[in-house]
Amino acid sequence: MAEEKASKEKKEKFADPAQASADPASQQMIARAQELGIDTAFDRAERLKPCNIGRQGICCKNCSMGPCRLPLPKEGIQGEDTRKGVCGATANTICARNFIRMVAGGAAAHSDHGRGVAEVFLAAARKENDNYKIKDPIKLKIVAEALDVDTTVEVDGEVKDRDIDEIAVETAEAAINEWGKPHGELIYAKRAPKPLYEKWQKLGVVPRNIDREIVEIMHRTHIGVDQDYRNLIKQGSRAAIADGWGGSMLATDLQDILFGAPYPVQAEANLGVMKEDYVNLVLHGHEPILSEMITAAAQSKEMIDYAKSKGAKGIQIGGMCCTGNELLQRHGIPPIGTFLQQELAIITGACDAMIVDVQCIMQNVASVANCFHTKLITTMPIAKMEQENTIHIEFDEDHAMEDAKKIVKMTIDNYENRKAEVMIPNETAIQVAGFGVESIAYHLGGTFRGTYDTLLANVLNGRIRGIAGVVGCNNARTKHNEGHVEVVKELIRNDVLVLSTGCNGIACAMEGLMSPEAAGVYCGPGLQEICETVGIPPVLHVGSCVDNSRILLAATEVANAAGCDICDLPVAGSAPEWMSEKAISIGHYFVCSGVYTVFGVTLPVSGAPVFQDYLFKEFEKLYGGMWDLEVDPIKHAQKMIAHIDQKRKDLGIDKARETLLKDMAESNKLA
Ligand code: SF4
Ligand code: MSK
Repeated sequence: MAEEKASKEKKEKFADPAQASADPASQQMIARAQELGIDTAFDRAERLKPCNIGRQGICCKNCSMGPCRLPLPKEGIQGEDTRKGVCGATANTICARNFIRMVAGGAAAHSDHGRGVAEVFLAAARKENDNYKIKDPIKLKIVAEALDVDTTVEVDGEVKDRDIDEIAVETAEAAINEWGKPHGELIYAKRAPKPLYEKWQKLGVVPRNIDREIVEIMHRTHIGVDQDYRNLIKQGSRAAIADGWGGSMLATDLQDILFGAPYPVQAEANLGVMKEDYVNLVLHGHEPILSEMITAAAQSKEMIDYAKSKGAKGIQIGGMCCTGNELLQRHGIPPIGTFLQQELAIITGACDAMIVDVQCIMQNVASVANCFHTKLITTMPIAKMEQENTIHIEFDEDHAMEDAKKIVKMTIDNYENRKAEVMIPNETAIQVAGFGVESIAYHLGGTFRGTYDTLLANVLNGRIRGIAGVVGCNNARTKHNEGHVEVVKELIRNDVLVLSTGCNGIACAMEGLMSPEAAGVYCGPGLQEICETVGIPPVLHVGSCVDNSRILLAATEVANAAGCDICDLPVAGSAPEWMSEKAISIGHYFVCSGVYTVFGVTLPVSGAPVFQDYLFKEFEKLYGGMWDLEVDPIKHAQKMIAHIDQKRKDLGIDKARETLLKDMAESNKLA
């Protein structure tokens, strides 16, 4: 009896590692944390039950007469929905307000990140900062043209290339202007396929500038302003478009100019990348402005020699979350974990410092670090932590290398302070990552004909059934990485090529889905043939959260090659384990760009069925794309495939695939 009680208590307090994560390395570390009596998100999720009303999106705390909670009646809505807050706000109004405030939060995070990059880019273009330089002049010209900056000049009737420094300064100024210009509209909106841009014009959702759309959400959701869910979500759409086609796209573009557009690189992934006899430096967060500089410092001979002088064999850099993706795609630095693995990296006992900037950093990493020798270093004035053991070294772009060396030196000095027994899981997997819009064209088009025509041709002939963007976070309310890998496996098994970003990218890499060899193991025959012929993995890692803009541009390339709109293509989007407001903004700009988008776990709209229906059904009539929710990963993927098949049918290319599959079966019989 006592034993039973003890085991019941244990069950209530701690997560079962095998149920909490699909990844053996994480299971091992969750168990290790429990053995050491250290709390992780997996255990806290067991103890803290989510509020059911908030989860359904129907709790309002926008004024002090509330919070007003409008639970659904047990028997469901019979007849008129009479639920109201004190001010009379309906469930639809409350739910739509909450939803677009999430869009505002996500769009603000992506776009403020983009603004920071734009400011550094301007300083680099004006040569006011020696630490950052223009690394990719080819990309600079592409971006300049997209921002209506001339790249050529006519001299005496002859067209000549303009001076690259002049182009850089004008491009930087034009880019920065997009955040707060007083007139006009977002220039990048015209990068969308023409029919999509015209649709946005007709619907009145072409963004004016990036900041304004976010601020207007906060205004319109204040008590007593916008009280029509259709009008509220219209502003949510405008802000989400300003994120995907504005703040995020500019962040990606300007980062590529400063640090180089990604090209395929090979790297390992997962916690097993850490090395016991090396200084382990973990970079966590989102902005490459910081991580690029720290990487350069950590890879310098001076720092490696210093690490050796302290008895280490060298310095192992590991990336966490989207910083991991940024470093991976440009330098082949291995990502050591997804969002839910950040505490686990410290629990190895081998993390000498975790250096963080912004977004997706759990405050508890400071508490976990306090149980080890790990230094937890915050670097941004907008992202500090209250715990006393954290060290704040403010990263100043003007002294970037100096600051970076100081941080790396502090990490090395901490190597000899390791106190706990080191336990690093063995698991790693090999991946090929670093696929941008340019490198996909190169891979599928060839050196001299880098185009999307080949990709389109293989979609048309059915070898590739469709294209899916699978993205997003981990969520402690669902088994770590299970949704990511199961959705993706089901898609590629059915010949759907996957473009992946964010934590999905890391999860797929950890599962071995991003190696070219994965094609022979997991893919349907059509996708396998393409991957093996071209030498690409069936899941293409296109980068970090802001790099979802690469998916928009890749879809645009395919739509333009086909002469249609994105919503006509056999494409679908997915975030199987989302948790952040950024994911909602991403999901919404996918939808507003014409993509059927399925989320896993939950969506905070179920408490207002009319508003939910508007997003799930009516939106398709407006934008061509719509939201959906499916928790089961296989059904989730199958819904995407059904949508893809419907689009193939609408385009009249369903027969081509059937014939091709028959031919393949025939030739397999002969072989
Ligand atoms: Fe309640 Fe209205 Fe205030 Fe929201 S704005 S808390 S619904 S009174
Ligand atoms: S890091 S936003 S948990 S994908 Fe971009 Fe991962 Fe989601 Fe953060």
